[in-house]
Amino acid sequence: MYKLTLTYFDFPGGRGEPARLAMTLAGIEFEDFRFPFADFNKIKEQTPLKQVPTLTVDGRQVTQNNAINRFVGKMAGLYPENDYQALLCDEIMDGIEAVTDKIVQTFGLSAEKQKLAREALVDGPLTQYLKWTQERLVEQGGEYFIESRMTIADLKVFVWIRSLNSGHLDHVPRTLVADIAPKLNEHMQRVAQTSAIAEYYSS
Ligand SMILES: N[C@@H](CCC(=O)N[C@@H](CS)C(=O)NCC(=O)O)C(=O)O
Repeated sequence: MYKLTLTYFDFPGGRGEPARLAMTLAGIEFEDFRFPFADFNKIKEQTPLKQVPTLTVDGRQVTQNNAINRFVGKMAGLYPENDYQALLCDEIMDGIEAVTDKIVQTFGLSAEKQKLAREALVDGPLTQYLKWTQERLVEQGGEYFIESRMTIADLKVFVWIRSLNSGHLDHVPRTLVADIAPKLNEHMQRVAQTSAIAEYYSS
């Protein structure tokens, strides 16, 4: 077994959370190294690309959250063995990464520019990606994204939808998911009610 350390912010979301959830669900032993936002400048200096999350595997610090998700997903039995199903799993995870990048580009803008950029995101890419993600779910039967079972793609979507619903992004209405892609809220509830996940968030 590998010696694993996941380094990420101390909050229940973002790019590091799906890997934490996958390892927790599967009972994989890892060091969950969480740090406060105030320490980010110091921590990122100790990473290869000045970014988090990173997964340190037997002493080697690895970057890129979807690569990490695939790796832990395979160990956790949460990544498809079939190549085509794996492609569909990757498509969902990379789609969410693409729209996350667009949201991140609006951080640090002046108040007025941020309002305009976020409104454009809501009308454009966020609506487009939410609809697309919901279509993918529906075409797979509506419960899970791949193989009618929980995979790392479900965990990535779960974290994204929880984040959009939290209202933490100014000018992105909390009701956006409910208005545009309500089946993704049903999916989010389904994942949240999985006993290991419910237990993880209650502890
Ligand atoms: N392509 C990277 C992106 C990682 C990334 O940008 N992470 C953010 C935090 S969620 C970060 O560390 N940003 C650097 C900064 O804000 O200085 C990945 O897939 O992990």
